[in-house]
Amino acid sequence: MQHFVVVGILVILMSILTYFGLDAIGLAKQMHPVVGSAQAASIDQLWNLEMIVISFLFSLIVVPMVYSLVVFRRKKGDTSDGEHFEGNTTLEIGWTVVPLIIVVVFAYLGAYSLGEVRRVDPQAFVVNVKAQQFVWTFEYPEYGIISNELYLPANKQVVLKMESTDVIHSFWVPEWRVKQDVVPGRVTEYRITPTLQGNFKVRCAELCGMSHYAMENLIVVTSEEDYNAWIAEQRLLAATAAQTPEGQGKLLAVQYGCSGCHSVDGSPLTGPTWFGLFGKEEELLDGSTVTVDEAYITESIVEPNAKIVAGFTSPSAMPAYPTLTDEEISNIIAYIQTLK
Ligand code: HEC
Ligand SMILES: [Cu+2]
Repeated sequence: MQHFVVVGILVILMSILTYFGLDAIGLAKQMHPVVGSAQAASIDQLWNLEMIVISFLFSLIVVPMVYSLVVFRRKKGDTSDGEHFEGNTTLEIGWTVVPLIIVVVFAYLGAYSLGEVRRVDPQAFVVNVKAQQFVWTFEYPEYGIISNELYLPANKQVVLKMESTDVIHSFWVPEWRVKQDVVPGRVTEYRITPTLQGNFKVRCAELCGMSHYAMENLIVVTSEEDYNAWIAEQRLLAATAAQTPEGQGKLLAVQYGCSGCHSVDGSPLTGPTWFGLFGKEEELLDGSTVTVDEAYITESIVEPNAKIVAGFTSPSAMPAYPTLTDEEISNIIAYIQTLK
């Protein structure tokens, strides 16, 4: 009896220590990263509860095991056999029924949280999301805007209607907690109410090919005012751009996801910047150089692996675009020519 009391106390102490240890590294109540959405709360609560149960179960196994190893160790010179047991029905019923109850309770809590996460706000607005190797594109159907950055107003629910053009991807913003697969051939929905303003990143959470790691785009959560200003600016840009070849090239670059990998201001993204690209002497991976002209750019788009830029990997992280029309390519080139 005395052993049970000691083990019981040790199990409780160990559970508390384990739980606070997990919490200290950001795996329990104090979850990392910060909470950025209304949907995160119920997920974090459920997680915290699971961590409490896990800490207890871990201790329930490890403490009696270590205690037995130490306290019931065979004494020196004792060569007698161990005691013979026939089993213990009460114990067996106990360790069947108790876990069953725990699992059923967690199934209920899990279903409840899922309901909370999917709760529909009838005022929610829609953004269409396209996932492709290896970039995200966002379309605002109400305004006819296409962007490689997702701008959202804080504290308003948005429904992302997500489609993939090639393989399975997964939309994941760690601060928002919710994660959803994007599957070719069907539209999956992702509801979120961002609460924290700032810059975030969507990452692809489904290994989708060579440059899966690079499949991240900027997400900006702002005030309603800044969001409306951004929408107005994007609409104006789109309207004026459509009137010139270079303007159309700019829109195409967003639509095809080029701008998710190529910056226009000199900053490095997954691919080389387009700033000052046209006419420059480009160093290639094999040590040779090439002058960037129409033919080279066309080849880079249709067959990215033909010539790979120095400092990048072979095979190229860039997907081939063999279906672009000559007019689309010449518009993109016209746009690149303006970037100097
Ligand atoms: C997933 C990222 C990604 C996407 C999307 C992408 N590219 Fe690229 N691109 C790269 C990488 C990486 C390189 C450098 C390696 C190479 O030369 O293939 C590159 C190279 C290039 C080059 C040669 C640049 C230089 O400095 O010589 C051009 C031109 C280009 N891409 C155009 C485009 C166009 C046009 C599109 C859209 C239709 C596009 N890219 C879409 C990643 C991407
Ligand atoms: Cu992906």
